[in-house]
Amino acid sequence: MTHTIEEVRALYQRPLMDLVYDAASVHRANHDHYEMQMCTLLSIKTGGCTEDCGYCSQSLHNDAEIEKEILMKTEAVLEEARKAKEAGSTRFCMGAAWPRVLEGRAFDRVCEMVKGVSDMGMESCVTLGMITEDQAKRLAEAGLKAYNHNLDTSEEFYDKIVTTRTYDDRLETLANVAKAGISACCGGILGMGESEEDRISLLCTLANLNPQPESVPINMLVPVKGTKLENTPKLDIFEWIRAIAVARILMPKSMVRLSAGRLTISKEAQALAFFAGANAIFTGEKLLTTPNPEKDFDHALLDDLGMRPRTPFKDEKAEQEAA
Ligand code: SAM
Ligand code: DTB
Ligand code: SF4
Repeated sequence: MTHTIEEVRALYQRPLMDLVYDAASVHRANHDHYEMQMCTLLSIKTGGCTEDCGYCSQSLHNDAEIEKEILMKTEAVLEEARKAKEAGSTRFCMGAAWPRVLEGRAFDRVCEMVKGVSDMGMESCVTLGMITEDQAKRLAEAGLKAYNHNLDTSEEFYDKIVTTRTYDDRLETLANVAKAGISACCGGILGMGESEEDRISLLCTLANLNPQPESVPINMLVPVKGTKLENTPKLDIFEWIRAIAVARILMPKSMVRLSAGRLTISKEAQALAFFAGANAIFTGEKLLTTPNPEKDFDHALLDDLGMRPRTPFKDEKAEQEAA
């Protein structure tokens, strides 16, 4: 089903309480609303990236103070994955500050990491920049569950934020990932100074991807000092709730993932986001280069709300049992 921009705009602009109520109903019809998928993120190669993404601490075009790191050793990554599993995470996402994947020893090592994480019984996810179909197939053979590649914002606003690659480049990588049979984790960032219409346009493009992304990360901008967006005014939190609710209604089967920005969002607003259909979070004190709520905060919040962490590969297991 193709969604039109008019339809998405009408949905986005509904009275907030009606929008959230309907999103919660769609959520309950398609998911176990007591469950939250807990994911851990690890930066396996940090900083020194040649792309010019205005928001990113790792871009050479920005002046953020971060500790650069060359590609980690496989064993060190697997040790972190083990710790994440013990702490209750069921999905492990590895991020590299690469503009694109290049063939060679570094990529071989990432394939090894993916295999190791998958063999541990965790869902593996990587985000490595642009990728070809052949490279995506190699990751699929290593057991990769999902590839994260965000559209970030609307096509119209994109070149105000990123100057070194195009919207079409992003869409091409998503097509390569789909051809390799890997699930896409694809979303965007809110609060970069975009208009309401840009948020609507982003949601419309995401919902019209074929297939729809298995997971939709909703990042709230973390305004990192030294980046071009460091002084961007904060987005009203109800706009964030609206975007989550619209994502849930338009992509009923997807995991809607609260990604960057949770540290500065109140637990009450996070609870409303869960009610509106968000069902995955990143846990652990660090995202890639910026801080995140500690795991104790997240577990206490789930407890208070009567929710619980989701088991790994739940959909695949259910399909096997039904067969
Ligand atoms: N280099 C790869 C790429 O750009 O595809 C992968 C890593 S990149 C850091 C992953 C995503 O994190 C970006 O697409 C962006 O959506 C999000 N992100 C990065 N910095 C952020 C920030 N300061 N605030 C919110 N989201 C951010
Ligand atoms: C996504 O959409 N958000 C995560 C994950 N995919 C890789 C990354 C958030 C990064 C936030 C900024 C940082 O920590 O550097
Ligand atoms: Fe590089 Fe990814 Fe950061 Fe862009 S978002 S500068 S591609 S690490």
